[in-house]
Amino acid sequence: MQNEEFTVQNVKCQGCASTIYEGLTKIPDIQDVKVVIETGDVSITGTNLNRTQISEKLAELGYPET
Ligand SMILES: [Cu+2]
Repeated sequence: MQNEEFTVQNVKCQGCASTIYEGLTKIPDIQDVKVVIETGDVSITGTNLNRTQISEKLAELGYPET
């Protein structure tokens, strides 16, 4: 199991956190996603995590990395 941390823009509420969770957990190798609304920190747990792929997905969802 592997962990990757990202800090993203535009996280304002629980709805944003849910959008990020739902969007990222569609990637098969991602098992869990935790979002801290106050800081925009996104903590991802899974296997074979690809930072570039995850970063692109976050941007696509409307939450680009800071
Ligand atoms: Cu929101």
